[in-house]
Amino acid sequence: MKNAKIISVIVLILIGVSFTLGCGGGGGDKDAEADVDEDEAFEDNGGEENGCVEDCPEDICGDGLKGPGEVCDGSDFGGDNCQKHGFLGGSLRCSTSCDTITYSSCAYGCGNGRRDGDEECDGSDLGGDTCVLHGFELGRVTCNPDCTRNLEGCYDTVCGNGVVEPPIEDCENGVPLDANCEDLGFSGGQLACLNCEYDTSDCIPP
Ligand SMILES: [Ca+2]
Ligand SMILES: [Ca+2]
Repeated sequence: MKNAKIISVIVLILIGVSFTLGCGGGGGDKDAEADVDEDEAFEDNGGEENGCVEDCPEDICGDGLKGPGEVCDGSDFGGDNCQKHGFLGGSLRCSTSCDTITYSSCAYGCGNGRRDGDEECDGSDLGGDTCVLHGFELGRVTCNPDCTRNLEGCYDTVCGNGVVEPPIEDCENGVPLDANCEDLGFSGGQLACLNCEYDTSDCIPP
């Protein structure tokens, strides 16, 4: 107990000496008790004690206030936050040395319109995903609200369903053709439909 008090007094003396040296003022020969009082006064008035206005340490890492030479201090990031770096939310973290911000506690999150983390998609950001990549012929991948892909809009064409499905199908039996031999570079003749593709066997060569 007594040792602890002695140690704390020594620490406070050292702090007092360092302030004194840093500010170029006198008072180095004050006794321990005076230095303790001086230190407490320094703490109380926020760091600008009497005679120590210039060249005083402003970047006190750990006081929770971001000094001009600090990147951050505690929860003081000088107005910076996760959102400004493209994250959905969360909290920035400041290193104990006040010189580094880490983003590990920032939330990527579904809904920021950017595919990140382990999201399959986010809003219109599909990351280049297509129906063809999933084995379908046609259609459009969309994104579910929970950032998983939605393949409901993907489909394969069905020849014979009475619906012409371009660009895979040219035509359907029973559906009027939307082209003729001339459109396909022939000089005439009768265009037909075979297995949902144009049949030009009765077209007249140019
Ligand atoms: Ca996202
Ligand atoms: Ca069809």
